[in-house]
Amino acid sequence: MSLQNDLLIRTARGEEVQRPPVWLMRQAGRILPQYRAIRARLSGFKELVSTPSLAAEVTIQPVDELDVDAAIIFSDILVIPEAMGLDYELIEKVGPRFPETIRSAAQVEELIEGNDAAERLTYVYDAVRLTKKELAGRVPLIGFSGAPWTLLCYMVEGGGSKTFSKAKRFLYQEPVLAHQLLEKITTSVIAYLKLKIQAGVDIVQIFDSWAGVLTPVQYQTFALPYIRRICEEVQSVPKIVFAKGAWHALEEFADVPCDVVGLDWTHDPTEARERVGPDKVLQGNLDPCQLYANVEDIERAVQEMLTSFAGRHIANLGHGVYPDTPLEGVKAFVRTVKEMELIL
Ligand code: 1CP
Repeated sequence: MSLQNDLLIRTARGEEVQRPPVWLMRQAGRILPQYRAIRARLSGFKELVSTPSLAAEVTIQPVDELDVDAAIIFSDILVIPEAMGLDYELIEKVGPRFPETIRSAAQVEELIEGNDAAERLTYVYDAVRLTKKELAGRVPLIGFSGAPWTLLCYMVEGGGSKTFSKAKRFLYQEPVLAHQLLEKITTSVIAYLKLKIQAGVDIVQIFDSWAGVLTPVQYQTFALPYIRRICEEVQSVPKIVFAKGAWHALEEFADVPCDVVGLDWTHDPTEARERVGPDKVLQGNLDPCQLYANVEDIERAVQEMLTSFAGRHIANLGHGVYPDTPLEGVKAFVRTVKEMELIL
């Protein structure tokens, strides 16, 4: 089915458009009362993720409520470690926890990988197909995956962390094993994204949420080569790479075969454009905390951001929207972008 609003896709492909498309990382979720209502009557987050009709419903909620230019399939990056054989649980108010973490070569050896892992995630592809049907071409559907390094973080650390020092220790103490693990994650991510595309997603984003804990050299060694492989092998839809905190790698991203480079809020748009060069579209990068400000200040900040990017830009935040963000602030963000006719 053809898209009625294909602004995101045309922008990602580098076409000239009247205004930047707008969506928010983590737009489906706790900022919406409709989401909290559904979540409250379920046993937990995993029930929501693994029930296609519910996942489709919460995926479409922000399109109805916020009028964004794209939907992002409701799921989590942690479904890949799970499909590889590491179960996780989501503890209320704490976050994800993996009862078993990767410590040894024998454990890495045992992990399921590639198609064998990806094929276990039928509920994701069912959710994608159902969402596409229910969206009926209103806006594009974004598919996503964690980047190999970020997924390794959870598989070794066992949960969230400020420093990911256990995951980093693994790189320093077991570099060969780390590469073996990254290799297996990479083949799984490639197979997974291909199956999501087959099921109907129009564009994909790779989240390297914990890029920023690595040194520049470690990022070149343990993260970038795997992202490059994914981008080389996943074809047919545009690709967005968002590596939070990898400010040092902007020049390298210019050379990765992706269409869009996501920026966190610490980047100056003009400087980022100079460093990435003219070929990539940029996405971002309003500080998520800006949405706590009053509406007039939000409008001004969004206008300034759009002016500094000056086209070839997808409007978004510099990271996921925080759960306690006032809905009014989120709506002011979206509205201001949509009111801006870009002067090219
Ligand atoms: O309902 C709940 O209370 C569970 C909270 C929650 C939600 C709403 C989790 C657990 N995951 C999600 C959905 C989710 N996760 C989406 C779809 C919603 C949307 O974006 O519209 C997406 C894209 C993700 C991706 C994700 N999960 C990332 C990458 C994006 C980022 O923010 O950097 C990461 C790092 C995760 C791990 C994860 N899953 C859940 C939590 C609370 C976390 C973070 C854990 C930590 O602090 O390390």
